[in-house]
Amino acid sequence: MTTDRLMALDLLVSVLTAAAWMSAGVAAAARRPRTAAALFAVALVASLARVWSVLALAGAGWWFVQEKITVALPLLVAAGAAATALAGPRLLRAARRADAASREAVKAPAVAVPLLGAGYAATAGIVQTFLIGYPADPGTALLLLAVAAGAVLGTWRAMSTHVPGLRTATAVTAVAAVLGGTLVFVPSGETTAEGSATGGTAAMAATGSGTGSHEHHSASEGSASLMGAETRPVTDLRGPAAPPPGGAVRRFELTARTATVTLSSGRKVPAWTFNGQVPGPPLTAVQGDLVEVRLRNADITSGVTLHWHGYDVPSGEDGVPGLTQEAVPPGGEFVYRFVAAQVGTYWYHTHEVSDLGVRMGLYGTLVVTPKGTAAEGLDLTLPVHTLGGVTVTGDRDQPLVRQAAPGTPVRLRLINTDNTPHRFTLAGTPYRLVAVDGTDLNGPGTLGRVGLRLAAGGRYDLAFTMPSDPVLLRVDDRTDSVRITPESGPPGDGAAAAKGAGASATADSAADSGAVPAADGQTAGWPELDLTRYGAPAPTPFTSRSRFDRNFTLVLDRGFALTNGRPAYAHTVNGAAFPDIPTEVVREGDLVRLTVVNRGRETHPWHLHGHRVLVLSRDGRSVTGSPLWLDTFDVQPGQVWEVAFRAANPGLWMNHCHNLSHADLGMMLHLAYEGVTTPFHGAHSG
Ligand SMILES: [Cu+2]
Repeated sequence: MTTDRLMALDLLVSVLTAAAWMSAGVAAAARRPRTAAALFAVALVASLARVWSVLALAGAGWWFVQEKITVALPLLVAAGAAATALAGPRLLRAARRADAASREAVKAPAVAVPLLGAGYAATAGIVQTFLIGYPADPGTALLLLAVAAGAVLGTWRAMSTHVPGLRTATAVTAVAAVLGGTLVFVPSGETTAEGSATGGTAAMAATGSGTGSHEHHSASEGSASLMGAETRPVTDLRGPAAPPPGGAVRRFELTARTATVTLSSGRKVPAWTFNGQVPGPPLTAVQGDLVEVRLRNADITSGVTLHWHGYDVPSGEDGVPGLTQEAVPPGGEFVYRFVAAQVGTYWYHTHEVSDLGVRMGLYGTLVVTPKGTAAEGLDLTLPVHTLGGVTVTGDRDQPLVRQAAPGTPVRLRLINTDNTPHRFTLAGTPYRLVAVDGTDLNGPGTLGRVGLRLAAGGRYDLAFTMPSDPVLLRVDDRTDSVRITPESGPPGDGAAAAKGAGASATADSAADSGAVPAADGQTAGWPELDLTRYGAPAPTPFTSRSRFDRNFTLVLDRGFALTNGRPAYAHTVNGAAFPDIPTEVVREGDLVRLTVVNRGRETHPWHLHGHRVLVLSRDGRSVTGSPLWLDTFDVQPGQVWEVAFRAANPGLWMNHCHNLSHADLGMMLHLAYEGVTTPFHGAHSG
């Protein structure tokens, strides 16, 4: 069983255990010996199942089983054993007789209280896991114990005027509560970064204190203490004014404004747009060009920026409001310049109130092609988004229909611009997954009948040669996204022939339904491709055996925390939420290892700005296929990802969950290069 399944099972069993003990106690108090005895039996079995599920999690190497073993399990076992010893014999006797006297007997506190007590103890274990979260500490354990004990005493006192040793028990409980509360709520001095920084003592100086108000988190203040060290403002880290020799300048103008967009079906959706369209205009360049984008804001009142997702631009061009620039207000503008050094499929989006902004349509595609290769065949860039509640591919809420002559090379560039993963299937042809997040894979093999799970923010490039039968791309096993039909004509002429096909898409798609045999069947049962085992291995500049200059561990979870000054049931990293998550500080040239662990029940697509990371392992298993360079990796519940990168792009960078509503609820932090400062003081970065 996978860790994820075990976690779900453990949760189910723990809730069942608490509910069974609790209702056994209630049934006893309500003079129902038979019901109480039956529920008692269920509680016993559930408790044993809970012991098994925790031990199974331990066996699976689950990182956080320790807190279950040290807190939840002892509480449950002790309280369950006490309840069995104290209430069990009387309950069974009463259930056998079930007369008036026995009904009165099970109502006694000596039966009901231990049963309810076991229920409280089991509940405390759930509270510990889901509300308090990681990291567990002695203070919370003590506090929970005191609360459970207090509840037992309170119940007992409510059921009976005489509770033996009540005063002593109350006093002990109160002392435990005060002690636990002190340990939990009184700050224990300094906040330190989770990662070990072997680079020297100056490392933490650039981060600010990690406590207190927003201002303390701006790198500029902390860096004042970097005495004698060279400092650079992030605003100096900009792209060049002219392209490298041989490169052209590609100028684009993007104006953010609200508009109503019309989808291919005629459906109208109110949106936030670039140049009145969703997605924004596709940006294309040839490797070595200088991309120059003038961003204007017409009427997006919350402001707008451009972030180049997956593109390792200079930090000052990264478009993070409050960190690398101020958000562009209505009437304002900002010019971005960077060299198109990386080939492949990328996208851009606003980073100001990005959860709402991207959802409303402030995004578009960026594709960079290699120099000196003429475009051939059919090349489709396909951003998939949920707009106004429907899945759209590009600007279409109906299948895009194209024609291509058999033999035509076809490339499909899939981009997930949503907050959650999408599953793609391609039917009707064998194909290869040739690039992930813009980087070519090594030796990708032929695929068919597999599902491709694409992380939020991620990209897959699929390539195949057009067969003589139709080909169908489907999203989430239900939405037909692209249909390519063969046309008679000279091979290789597909691109030209496809031009006229878009206009008649609606009619074609109706006529063609049923014409793709492989795709008409169910795709939901197709197994998911494991990327870590796809393609062929190749040498990488570093491996899990390399010596790392920095190691950072990020535990992703949910819990109560302050985010932007408001208490919230936040999405947390190492128990804290933005802006209280310590900044990760690196030095230029460092080899950095990030270990990202998902302790919660939701998927977190992790995204580091400005760097591609090499996947070292997932759940302790090394990558055995092609090297995987990703900018967004999908950390599913229970998973442990170990990735690494060379710190070779100085600046101040966001490191965050690309489920942007999670980022909004605290799941983001900064990665800062020593000595880089920001003149911007807003802690807001999302
Ligand atoms: Cu997330």
